[in-house]
Amino acid sequence: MLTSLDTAADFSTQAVNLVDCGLVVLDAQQNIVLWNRWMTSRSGRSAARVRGHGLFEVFAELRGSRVEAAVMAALMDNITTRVPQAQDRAPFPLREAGSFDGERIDQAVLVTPFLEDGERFCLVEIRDVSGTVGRERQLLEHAESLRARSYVDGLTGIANRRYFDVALERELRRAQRSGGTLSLLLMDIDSFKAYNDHFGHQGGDACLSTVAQALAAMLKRPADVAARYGGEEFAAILPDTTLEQARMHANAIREHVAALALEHAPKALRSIVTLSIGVASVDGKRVKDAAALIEAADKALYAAKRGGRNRVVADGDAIETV
Ligand code: GH3
Ligand code: MG
Ligand code: MG
Repeated sequence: MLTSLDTAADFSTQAVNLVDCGLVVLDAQQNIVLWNRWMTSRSGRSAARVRGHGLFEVFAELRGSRVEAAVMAALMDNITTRVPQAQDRAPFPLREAGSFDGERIDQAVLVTPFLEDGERFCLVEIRDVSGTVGRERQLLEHAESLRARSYVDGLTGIANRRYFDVALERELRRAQRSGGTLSLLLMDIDSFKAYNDHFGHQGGDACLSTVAQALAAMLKRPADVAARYGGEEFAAILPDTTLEQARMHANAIREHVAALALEHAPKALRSIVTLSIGVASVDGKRVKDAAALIEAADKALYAAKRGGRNRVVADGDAIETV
C-alpha cells in the first residue's frame, strides 16, 4: 500500500518510464517538463538534456508541422488532436532503440491538454505503429483527423486562415525580438472565375488543391508557412527572408505553378493556370504589425493584377499598368 506522497511519486515515475510509448509533457510556453525513458532511448536525448527546452527548439523540424498545430490547439484552445502516421513521413526523428541511423519508426501522436494548478499543459503521446497499423485503419484515421484538425484547410490539406493568423503574429513577434526580417507573399490565381465557369466547381476545387500542393512543395524551410488565405488566394510566411530574397522566391513559385501547365479556360487571360503574387516585408527598423504587412502585400498583389497578371510585385516597386 502507498503510504506517502513520495512513494506515490516514485511509483508514477517508474510507471511513466516503463510505459511502452513516448510521453512528453509541455507547459504553456511549449517547454518540456516531462520526458520518459521511451523517448530517451528512441531519440538519443536524455530527459536532463531536454527538460526546460522548447519542444520546437529540440526538434526544429517540427515547426509548422501538424504536431505543432496540434500542440497550439491544445495549449491555446484546449483541443485534443490525433495526428496519425502520415503517408509520407513520421514527424519525430525517433528510431528503434540503439539504432541512430536506421529508419524512423512510424508514429501515431495524440496531444491532450490538461490543467494543473490553474496552468495549462499538454501531454504528447507517441506510439510506435510500425507494422501494426493496417493501411485501411491509417486511411480512416487520416480522414478523421482531416475533419478534426482545426488548423488545416479541408480542401487542400495545407494550413488554413486561422493557422496563418496565429503563425503570422508569432513569427512577427519573433522577428521583432531578434531584429530579423520576415516576408509575406499573397498569391491569387489568375482568372479563376473563368476556370470555374468552364470546368465546373469540382474542377475548380481540384485545381486549387493542385496549386496548393505545388506551393507547399516550394516552401522547404521548417519555419516557412503555406496557407490557404481565402477562396483562390494563398499566403506564405517566410521568416528570416528579406524583400529581395522573397521576391526571388515568389518568382520561383510563380514559375513552378506555370510549369505545371494546367490547362485554363478559353476565356481566361492565358491558356495555362498562373498566379499573381504580392510581396511585403518587415525588418528590425521598419516594424509593421500584421494588418499593415497584409495590406502592403495585398496592394502589391493588386498592382501585379493591374500589371497584367502572372507576375510578382514587391512593396514599394514602381507600378506599371498594361
Ligand atoms: P483575377 O485574375 O483578377 O484574380 O480574376 P479571378 O476570376 O480569379 O477573380 P475573382 O475574385 O473575380 O474570382 C475568384 C473566383 O474564385 C470566384 C469563385 O467562384 C472562385 N472560388 C473561390 N473559392 C473557391 C472554392 O473554394 N472552390 C472553387 N471551385 N472556386 C472558388
Ligand atoms: Mg481573388
Ligand atoms: Mg483570382
